[in-house]
Amino acid sequence: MTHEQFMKNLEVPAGVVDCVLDTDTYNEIDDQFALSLMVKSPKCNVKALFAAPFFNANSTTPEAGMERSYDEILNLLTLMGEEELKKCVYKGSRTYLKDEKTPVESPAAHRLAELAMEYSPEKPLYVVAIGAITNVASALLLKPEIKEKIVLVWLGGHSEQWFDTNEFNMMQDVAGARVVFGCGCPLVQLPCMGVASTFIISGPELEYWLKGQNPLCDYLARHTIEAAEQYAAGRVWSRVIWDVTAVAWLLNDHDRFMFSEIIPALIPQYDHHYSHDVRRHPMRRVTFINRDALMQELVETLRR
Ligand SMILES: [Ca+2]
Repeated sequence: MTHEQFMKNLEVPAGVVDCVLDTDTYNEIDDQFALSLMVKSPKCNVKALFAAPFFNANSTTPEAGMERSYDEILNLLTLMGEEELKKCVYKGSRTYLKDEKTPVESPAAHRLAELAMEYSPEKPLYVVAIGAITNVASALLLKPEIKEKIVLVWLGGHSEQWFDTNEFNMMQDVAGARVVFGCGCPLVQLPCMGVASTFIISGPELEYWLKGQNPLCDYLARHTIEAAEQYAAGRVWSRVIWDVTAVAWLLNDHDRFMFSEIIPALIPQYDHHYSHDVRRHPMRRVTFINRDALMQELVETLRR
């Protein structure tokens, strides 16, 4: 790929784009919003949905997390009446990468590698990832040539103002993060603390904007409020719906929803800090979210 084309692929794409979403959907409450935004946005032509592994209080192992995420993707598609899309949902990795050379085999990794081969630098497939990056890294290890055929938009790691990069998506699979930051594919990073962390919603907003609009909106509002009330009943709370910002990159025409910058590709390290090398290829890093503009877009899209 020419340098000119590479830089062009780091810009927000114009018009309708073919895209996929890699999501640890059941890990908390935000993937559900992000998936719904992608499926309901006219700009996004969704080609596949991949279940990513996760391990936290909502799962017993990374594999169980992936399985629960798969079920949650199907649940959301039912709520949206998107029966056709269920044919495009794939189970992902059951473990994280064991090193930076060996892919984790899964239907998701194989499907992504196969699908990406239908694209080109001039017409790339947009891969939005909002969980541990194992599936995408595995597809890149299975078929390295797809780095020229995709643009990866990943919510992972923290901003550099934060004291470390020990962030949930990145720390579960640092090897995977090192693969995607180092492979040379066009990469857009949505850092969590300091950037995506500003994209918050509160109980009264969920009630006011979403409740009673449609089955999907009711589910999203109820699920989020119930999660918050487990630890904050009767108290002030807000929830960060981080993952929405990664899907929103595709919709960011004219910098409507976020600002960003071009930097040399960061090097995630196993000690949960970044290293820097000015000779690395460029990547894009988002630096600011226009919270109200993006929330307006999210609410309007979900209510459709
Ligand atoms: Ca997620």
